[in-house]
Amino acid sequence: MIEELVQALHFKSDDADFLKSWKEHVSQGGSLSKDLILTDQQEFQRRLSALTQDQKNSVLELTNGNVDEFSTLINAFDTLRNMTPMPFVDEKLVEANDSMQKYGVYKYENMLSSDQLANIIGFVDTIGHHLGDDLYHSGKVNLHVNQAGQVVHLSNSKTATDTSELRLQSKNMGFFPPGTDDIASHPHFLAIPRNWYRNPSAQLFRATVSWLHPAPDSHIGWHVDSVTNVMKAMVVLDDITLQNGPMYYAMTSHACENEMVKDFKHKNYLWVSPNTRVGDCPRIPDEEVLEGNKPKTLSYDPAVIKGNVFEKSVTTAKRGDVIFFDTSGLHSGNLCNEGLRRVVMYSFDNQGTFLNKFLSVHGKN
Ligand SMILES: O=C(O)CCC(=O)C(=O)O
Ligand SMILES: [Fe+2]
Repeated sequence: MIEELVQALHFKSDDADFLKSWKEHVSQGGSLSKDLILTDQQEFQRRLSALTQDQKNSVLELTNGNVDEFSTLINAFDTLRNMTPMPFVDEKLVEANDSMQKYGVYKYENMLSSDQLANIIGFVDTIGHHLGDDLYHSGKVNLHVNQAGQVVHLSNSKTATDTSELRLQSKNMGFFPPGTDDIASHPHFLAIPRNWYRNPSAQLFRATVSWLHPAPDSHIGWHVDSVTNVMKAMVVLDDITLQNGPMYYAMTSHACENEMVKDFKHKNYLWVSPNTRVGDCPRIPDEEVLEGNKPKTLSYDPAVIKGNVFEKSVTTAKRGDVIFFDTSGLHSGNLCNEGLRRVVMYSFDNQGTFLNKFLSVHGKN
């Protein structure tokens, strides 16, 4: 039922009754080739609004109740998305997309020039300068700017215990950090997520400036952000070594293939809607990772998570590198043992793909 519905939703046809036209197509021996896949985002949204409450309930019943039905849903969307032609193509973009599809992560070396980073680094330097010692305590930066662009308030909210990360979020500021336009003007910066989403108009969603400093605890262990396709780009402002808290990404864990990954994502999926939520958002428990969630010594060795071995992508990088990743894959924030790690984490459209739109209508995104 799920696969049929997902395919019908994707079948390009002029008939308003997409289910009927898909059934006709199948009864004539037809399948979905790449030139028959719908790419019109608005038409997809229209089809979603045509779904009946019964259809929506039965999807939820199946996918909430059973990890295999849940994976079928995710995989049906992923397969068709990957089959859809990319909107923007050149050699680098194909390389990026191949890596995303295979591993869930792409490290784009030397992406941004000093010129393209000058404004954002100026901004981040200025905040750091004004915060002084308060830069070295975790919390949220409160920044209020008046109409004339003058700073009227700047402080660190400071969390009770120091968990190493200070964040400045666009969702709190109400604007993206200055210098974002320079970054987004790189011809590949938006093209990579737009290709990954197969949506030429997907937008920047949020930005978080993140300062990581040495502290006894790290801000986050192994987790997924979402079961939908939300891409993030980590823009590296200072070189990242094994000493100042590189992120780990468990390569291939974005795909809903491995049984442990399926199960973990299903738990997250259940957690998303209030009526199936149990406890806190599921995280990989410390004792289920070979090195623990917060290893003191960092390495490039594979990660062993719940007995499953994953090659890691480690975000050791140079200023100007950008690491693109699908946040439905397992990744972890690590201890910063010395120095400071400054990055800007951009996230892209959480309604950007057909899967995300579909789950949104079902109260799951
Ligand atoms: O800061 C890090 O290294 C991890 C960040 C992370 O988990 C995220 O942005 O989703
Ligand atoms: Fe994350």
